Amino acid sequence: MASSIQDLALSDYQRSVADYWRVHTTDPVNEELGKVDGLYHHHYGIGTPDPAVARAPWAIRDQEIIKELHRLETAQADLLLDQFGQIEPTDRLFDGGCGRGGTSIMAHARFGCEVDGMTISEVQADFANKQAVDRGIDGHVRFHLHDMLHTGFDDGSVRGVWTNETTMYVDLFDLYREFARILRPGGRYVNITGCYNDVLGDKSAAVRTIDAHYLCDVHARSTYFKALAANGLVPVKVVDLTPLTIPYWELRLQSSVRSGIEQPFLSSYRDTSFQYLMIVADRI
Ligand code: GPP
Ligand code: MG
Repeated sequence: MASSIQDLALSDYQRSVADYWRVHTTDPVNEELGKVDGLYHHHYGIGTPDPAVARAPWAIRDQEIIKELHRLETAQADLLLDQFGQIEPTDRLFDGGCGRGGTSIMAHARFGCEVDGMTISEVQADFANKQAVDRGIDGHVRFHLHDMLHTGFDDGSVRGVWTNETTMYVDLFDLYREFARILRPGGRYVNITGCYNDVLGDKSAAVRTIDAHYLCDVHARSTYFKALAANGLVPVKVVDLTPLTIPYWELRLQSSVRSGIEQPFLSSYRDTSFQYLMIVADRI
């Protein structure tokens, strides 16, 4: 695996994505939430905020909101991990686009299994590996500075794979070809993602704003199912999480750590041009 970004064979686009995350990994919305309990996420939240935060005294209200946003992000990762069912300590899971390691650390805490994460951001890989060392789990949880389209893992060597809001940076056919190769038969893939609702046509202006904000290219909903089917990955469950994530964005809009992208998320979720989707698929 690469020890520096220079060692990776990346396209110009991938280099600009790595550069984006070098700069934006520690934006206040991620840094302040991470400080709550030391678990650093790079995804959004689901569930119902505690109404008490809106009634909290002014002096502590913002900190209460930050804690609640973090709780909802952790709940999202818990829902993703729920989809794997029983995982044994000897099993190996793969986190495609691991960010600073939050979901991988939760997976190891829950299952006691081996976890490999991959990111093309040097800052994220270094941060995540330090998290593993600090927790004394670096013998089981490893983060690699590497491109998830070419993992280098052996065929059928992985029991489960997830992507937690990372697929908008890659070609889905290339990604699922690689996931199908490394997953053992019967292995499971879990994806949480934002996608555009192509029943309504092309991307709405709000979705294009989201693309520009994160330097990504949100895929059409239908592209997920075409790419899964083309690679022997059979959906067993599809859940539209949009109603569960809208309260997170409403709360985030009221916080001091809002980043400016809250309104495009809320408007595109509400007009249904954008959807927050969970797809669970098995490798046949
Ligand atoms: C979450 O990361 C966002 C992404 C991984 C990219 C885009 C995702 C979509 C669903 C479009 P983050 O936690 O770093 O974002 P933010 O800084 O806005 O909290
Ligand atoms: Mg965030």
